[in-house]
Amino acid sequence: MTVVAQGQTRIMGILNVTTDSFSDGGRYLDRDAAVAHAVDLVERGAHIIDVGGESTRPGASRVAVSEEQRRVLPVIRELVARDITVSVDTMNASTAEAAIAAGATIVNDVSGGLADPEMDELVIASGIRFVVMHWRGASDTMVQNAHYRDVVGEVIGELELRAAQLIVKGADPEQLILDPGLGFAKNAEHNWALLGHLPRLTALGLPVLVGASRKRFLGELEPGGDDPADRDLSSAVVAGLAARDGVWGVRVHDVTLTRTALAVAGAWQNGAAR
Ligand code: PMM
Repeated sequence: MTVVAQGQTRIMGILNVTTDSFSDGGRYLDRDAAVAHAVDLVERGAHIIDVGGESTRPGASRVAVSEEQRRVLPVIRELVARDITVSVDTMNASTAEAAIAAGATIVNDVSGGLADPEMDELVIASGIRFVVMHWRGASDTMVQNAHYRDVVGEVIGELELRAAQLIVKGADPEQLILDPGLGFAKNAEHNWALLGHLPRLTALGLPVLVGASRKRFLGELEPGGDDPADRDLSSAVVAGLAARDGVWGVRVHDVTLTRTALAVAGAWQNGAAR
């Protein structure tokens, strides 16, 4: 179990056990390759490994729940046996439940509990930490849902409503982590507006997770940014800036660069406090 200092931004390393994730699909389908990659991410400084078996990129089709579980559960068991903190990236309550039984301690649901009517109850009954991401429909429809009059106000309002619904149903606020859902029914302009106004989201008083890593809107900043792996530097800069805004965690592919970016942000913060 990785110990995280009070106020330190956590690094959530991404492990996609999928065929079709946009930047690493197909690379970690083999269990040993997946576990080796996760161990490497932890050695580089990841505090949490986020294990997902279903790609959520725009246009992706859904994976059968049985296949999702076949992909993620053996990997989760292996990581937990190595004392690694695991979150499970799933929209399915049955996968979340099986992952919790296997030792996962965070459920990361890109639908924030909206895709599966059983999810809220499972999360509340288990008392597990729950990442509530902003979501406006499944991957095959999300592009047409990217319409906002005031993206920052609407995303924060919708996240606040989802958190309130969970709390009314019995969730402990301490369980909840909010995520603006960059790239999910959002274009580049929407993503930058949300990042530029992160303090409005952290001001709600709940922990915030940001997942910008390798996303297309970063590639638009630089010529030749078409290859997702070429977006690691911009991803790390975003992580450092988000850390300065006090986020709880960043979900990333390149842990080494992110760690440096967070160290710079921390040193900067310390300098300001002197
Ligand atoms: N993005 C992806 C998948 N899961 N979970 C959270 N909480 N936040 C995100 O922004 C997020 C996520 C898509 O990216 P990937 O294909 O690189 O995993």
